Amino acid sequence: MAIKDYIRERFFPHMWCPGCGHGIVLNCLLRAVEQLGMSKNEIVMVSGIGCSARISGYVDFHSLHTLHGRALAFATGVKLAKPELNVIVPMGDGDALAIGGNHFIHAARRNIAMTAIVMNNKIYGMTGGQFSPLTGVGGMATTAPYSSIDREFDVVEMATAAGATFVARSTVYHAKQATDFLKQAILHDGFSVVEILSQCPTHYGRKNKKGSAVDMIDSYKDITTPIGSKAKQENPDLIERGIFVDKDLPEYCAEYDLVLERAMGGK
Ligand SMILES: Cc1ncc(C[n+]2csc(CCOP(=O)(O)OP(=O)(O)O)c2C)c(N)n1
Ligand code: SF4
Repeated sequence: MAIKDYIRERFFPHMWCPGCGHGIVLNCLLRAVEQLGMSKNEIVMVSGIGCSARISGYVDFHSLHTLHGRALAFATGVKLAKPELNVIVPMGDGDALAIGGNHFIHAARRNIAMTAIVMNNKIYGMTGGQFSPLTGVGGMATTAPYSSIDREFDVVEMATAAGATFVARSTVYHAKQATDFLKQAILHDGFSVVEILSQCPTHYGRKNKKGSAVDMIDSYKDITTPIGSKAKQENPDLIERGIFVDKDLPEYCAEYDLVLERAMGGK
């Protein structure tokens, strides 16, 4: 299948601002699915609310556009009912880790097979630039006009500590790498998390004087480095890119089937 066969052309042009990173995430995801040779019918995309969450309207998979922060809860129900389907859950940083933070850690703990994509633009884009748990100390937002005093989560550390069995990070500048991580995450039989740094020039960029969208994309080259690089030792502020966790542990739906078997007396 060609990439265009995976999209719903009738919903274009998309709603994202010019220069928003979320379109590059969509591009990476479509390429990942196309390279894996997946059929549209074997994929379910479940999203919450946010600019990032709007991605589910543009893909011609089975799709559910649900409630802000609750995508993983809906996705868990879908996966338990239809474990043979591939479930992909794209979320903004607010969707995933503010209102949805509790669902995130428990989905990771259960190791239910689905791919959580955290499109991290460090802000609530859709609602006008309020600070999120990823904005970090010193970040400017409409709700932090004198700068935020909240420390930020590290998505990778949080996912790892909560038990996710595949955890990776890339950026929209590193689109080929992001595509590769998405492919591996989709194939992984467990809860996989791919954090993709994605710029919001309209709110985060303007408020934090980050320049144009192109400047913001370019900056991902300078503020990130491969895991364990020499540059990281010299500059601990650099954000690492790569695969942090990749391990096999019992998957939740398979374990649930065993419970059903026990409940039915081993039949
Ligand atoms: C229960 C509930 N609370 C709040 C909102 C308002 N709301 C919609 S999107 C959003 C945050 C969006 O930020 P993020 O998830 O980071 O995604 P982005 O728009 O930046 O891609 C909020 C607070 C809502 N729709 N539902
Ligand atoms: S407000 Fe920000 S996150 Fe939302 S579409 Fe515009 S640039 Fe993208």
